[in-house]
Amino acid sequence: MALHALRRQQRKNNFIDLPGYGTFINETKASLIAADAALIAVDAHVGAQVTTEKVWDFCTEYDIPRAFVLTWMDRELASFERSMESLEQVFGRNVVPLQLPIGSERGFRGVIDLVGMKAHMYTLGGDGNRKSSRFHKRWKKMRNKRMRSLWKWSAEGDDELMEEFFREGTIPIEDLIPGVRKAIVAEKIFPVLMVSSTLNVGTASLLTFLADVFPHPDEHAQEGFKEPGGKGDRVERKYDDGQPLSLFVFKTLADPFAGRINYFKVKSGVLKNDATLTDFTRGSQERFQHIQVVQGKQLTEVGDLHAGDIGAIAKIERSLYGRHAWRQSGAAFLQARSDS
Ligand SMILES: Nc1nc2c(ncn2[C@@H]2O[C@H](COP(=O)(O)OP(=O)(O)OP(=O)(O)O)[C@@H](O)[C@H]2O)c(=O)[nH]1
Ligand SMILES: [Mg+2]
Repeated sequence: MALHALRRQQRKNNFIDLPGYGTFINETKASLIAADAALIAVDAHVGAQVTTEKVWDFCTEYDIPRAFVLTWMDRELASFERSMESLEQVFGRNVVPLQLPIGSERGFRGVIDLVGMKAHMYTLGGDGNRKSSRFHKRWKKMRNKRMRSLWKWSAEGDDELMEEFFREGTIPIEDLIPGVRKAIVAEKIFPVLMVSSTLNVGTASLLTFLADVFPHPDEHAQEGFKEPGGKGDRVERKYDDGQPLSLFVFKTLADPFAGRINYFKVKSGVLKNDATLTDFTRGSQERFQHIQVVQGKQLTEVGDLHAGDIGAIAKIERSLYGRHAWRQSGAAFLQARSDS
């Protein structure tokens, strides 16, 4: 597992990079629980693999919205069409592309944004930012072919939009984006995007997708209990700094230098360094000293962490790991003592 936080356009994305290799698939499952949405990387020259299905099943079990990213688009024999066929065959017709490739294999240069109707071109090995140009008329047919299920699901539950869809056969862009968002959050559709990571093609488009279309933090509510051990009234917590603190530990690692490191996710409120928290599984008190953020291999101490953040804490002798308790009770694992 590797962590990375990225600030872009006044948003912060917390990434948890998990292995796709079969041997480590249990680690992937264990840490996936800290994610609110998943990007499943798929080699564009291979298509869906056994581990792709496993990760999909984990997401279903945890009720996590997900998207596919075709990687290695610049590689020989990489194919958008074949990858789509493979994904549709395994995961069904609700796997829908939001992009089409511009160029193929070594000629892969950018993506056509099917929702926003723009072309985005990239410099090979550049900074990952894009140059946008207009949507060619000749792409329209391809777009219409690919968009049918997207239109259908985006209009679902909205009678007016549904009528328009049946009348016009399309949905206007300004209605489409919120509709697509809703359908992704509700796990009705599973979008497909694409990149070449080594050549940095498609990067800005992917990050913009994450910011605009993937679930927003305020769409996640978490139920828990007011007292340790699943006792007391039920409460709801959101990714909101204004709420009482709750967090849960999703992973404990033994590091040869730093000792035991507990990784946790702040589910609501603000965690201040040095806070004393109640362990809701064991009822004990735990002091959170030297809280840290993780960027790859780098751990940096911080004064506070906010709702939605992922942090780490070393120097607590025992493992705080409490995933099972958290899952069973639905309760936040640790909650501030001052929380009433
Ligand atoms: N040409 C090309 N090479 C790529 C691309 N993505 C990955 N690679 C190559 O594949 C190597 C491994 O990529 P990773 O991103 O570490 O692959 P991974 O699937 O995360 O691997 P694990 O984390 O070990 O499961 C990289 O060092 C690159 O050389 C791509 O889009 N284009
Ligand atoms: Mg990796």
